[in-house]
Amino acid sequence: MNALRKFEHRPRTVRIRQMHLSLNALENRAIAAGLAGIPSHVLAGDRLSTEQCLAMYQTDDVPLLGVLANEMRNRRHGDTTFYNVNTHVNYTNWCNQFCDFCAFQRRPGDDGAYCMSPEQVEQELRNANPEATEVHMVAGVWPALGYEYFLDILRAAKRGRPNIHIKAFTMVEIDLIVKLAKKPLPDVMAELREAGLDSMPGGGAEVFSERVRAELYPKKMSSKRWIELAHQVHGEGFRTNATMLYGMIETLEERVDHLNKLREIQDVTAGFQTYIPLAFHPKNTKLEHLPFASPMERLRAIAIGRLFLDNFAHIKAYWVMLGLPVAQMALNFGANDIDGTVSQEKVYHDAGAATPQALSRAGLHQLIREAGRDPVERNTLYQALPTPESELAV
Ligand code: V47
Repeated sequence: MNALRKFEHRPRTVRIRQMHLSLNALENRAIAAGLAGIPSHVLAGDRLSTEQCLAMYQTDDVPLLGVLANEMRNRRHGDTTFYNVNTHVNYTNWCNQFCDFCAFQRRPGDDGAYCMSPEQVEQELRNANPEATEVHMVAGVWPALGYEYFLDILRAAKRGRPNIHIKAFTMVEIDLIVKLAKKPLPDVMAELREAGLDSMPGGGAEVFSERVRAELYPKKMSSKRWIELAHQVHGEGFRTNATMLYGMIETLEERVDHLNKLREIQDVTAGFQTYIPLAFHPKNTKLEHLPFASPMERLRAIAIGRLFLDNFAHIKAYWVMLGLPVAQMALNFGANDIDGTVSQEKVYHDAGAATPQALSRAGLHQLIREAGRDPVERNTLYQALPTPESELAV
């Protein structure tokens, strides 16, 4: 009895790399931060409620969120930090959606408007980094391209690089493609797969609030449709990613609702691979007056992703959007993936991202190592690839 009591009162500790913090100390700090009970919940592996998620958005103690998110990241992944060698093909910027947050969209004939032919897509792939294992292909919404165009660009990409994994088309593009095909979704997905589609990125979800949609992207399909499509494409065996675009006019409650909806989908389908919070870049958009999220807010978004989305294995710190120093810090705030070498990215660079156009594999290794983590190259489906010889000696 005495021994049991002694055990119960022994302070439980959490190892945060070299640091040992007692749960009591974390809980005391959490009380002051308006996060009472969250450390115990998280460290016991219990699911956080939407009210707790809101408290995490409201607290000033973002470093405490980082401590907890880092612990959960370490438990799942240790020091392993995934990256891949990839390239982007934004096949057209023609778009009829007119989203206020977008700096990429053009009308045909506008300055800088373009649409790649299948032959151009093939050439892009031939010119791409010979070591790339993935092409990320997304673009604007332009119905006149017709259904066959989408099959053709997939085939063209595979002709250009037969073994590459094609991660293409957000739910918004899938919605368009299914409408153009005038066939049931399972048939369309089978034809896209046959043409070369392997998986899908996140994106197009923005923030699920219908209020925000009505104000900033009223032409875009509803959140209900995005969610329905996610269920359906996961049901057809495709893995996809999930994102949230934050830092526009959405309330904190609307962010929580978005994350909760992603968590609910994942409970049913387990089809999401990674969650990527996307901070709004205002430059060259109709919302240029809005500020870019501070580094602390970007880190908060990563930490909350790790803590609230307990059914997501991976949280991605997309370096293109975060900036390199914040992406490095994010690896100690819950993220275990930093995206890829990335070349030819246009959506963010058009909106003012000041990050480089691409990083080499050696550059990514250095970035991850400087953050105190171990770089591991992955394929799109998160299978680890052997370390290339060039990096073994480092
Ligand atoms: O859906 C557009 C967002 C998304 C802006 O799955 C903007 O691995 C900020 O989804 N400021 C497309 N965000 C990008 C995307 C993505 C990126 C990286 C990796 C993956 C992945 C997916 O970018 C759009 C929209 O939510 N976006 N314009 C802007 N000005």
